[in-house]
Amino acid sequence: MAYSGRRVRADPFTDLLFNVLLAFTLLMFLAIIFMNPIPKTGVINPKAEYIITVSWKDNSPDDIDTYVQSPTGELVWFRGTEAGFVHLDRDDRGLLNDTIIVSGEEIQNPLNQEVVTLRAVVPGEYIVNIHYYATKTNEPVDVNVKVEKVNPQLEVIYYGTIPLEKKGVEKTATRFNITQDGQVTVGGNLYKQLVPNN
Ligand SMILES: [Ca+2]
Ligand SMILES: [Ca+2]
Repeated sequence: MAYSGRRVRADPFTDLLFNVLLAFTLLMFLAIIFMNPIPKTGVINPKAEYIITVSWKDNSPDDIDTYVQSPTGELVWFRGTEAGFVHLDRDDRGLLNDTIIVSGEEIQNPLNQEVVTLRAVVPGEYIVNIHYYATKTNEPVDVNVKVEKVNPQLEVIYYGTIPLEKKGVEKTATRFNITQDGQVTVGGNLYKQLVPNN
C-alpha cells in the first residue's frame, strides 16, 4: 500500500477542535433556518395530493382567474381561497402588485401563475375553470392549465392550452374524477359556469 505508514494521526486536541467547529456550524445553520422563516405566500403545501397550475404569458398585464369546484360543490376562487382541502395560493393579477426585490432593487416579477392544491384525495368530480377577468392589452390570452397527481409519483394527468378570446370569457378547462380507490380519470371539458353572476 503506497500510503501505509504515511497516515497522519490526528491528536485528541485537533479532534476536539474539529467536533466543536462541526457543532458550531450546525448551530449556525439551525439559527439561520429559524431566523428566516419561509414566507407563507405561494408556498405549495408539501402534503399536496394534486396540483392545478394555471399560467399565461410572462409579463402579460392581463388578469386571468382560476376557479375550482370540489366534489362537495364548494368553490375555490380569489374571494374564497380555501374550501376544505382545496386551496388557491394567490390571485395573480398580471403585473399588478407583482414586484420582487432583487439585490435591494424592486423589479417586476414576469410570472403569471395561479396554483390550486388539493391536500387530500377526496373522491368525486372536480371542475377547473378559467376566466378572463381584466385586460390591458385587449388581446386574446392563451392559458396553460396543468393538473398533476403528486403521489406516489408526480404524474401529469392533464395539460392543455385554452384560448380566452376576450375579457369576460369563462371556459371549463378540464374536469377530472377521483374514484373511491384513488384512481383518476380525465372527464372532458363540458362547460359549467362557476363565475358568480354579479
Ligand atoms: Ca388572477
Ligand atoms: Ca403576475
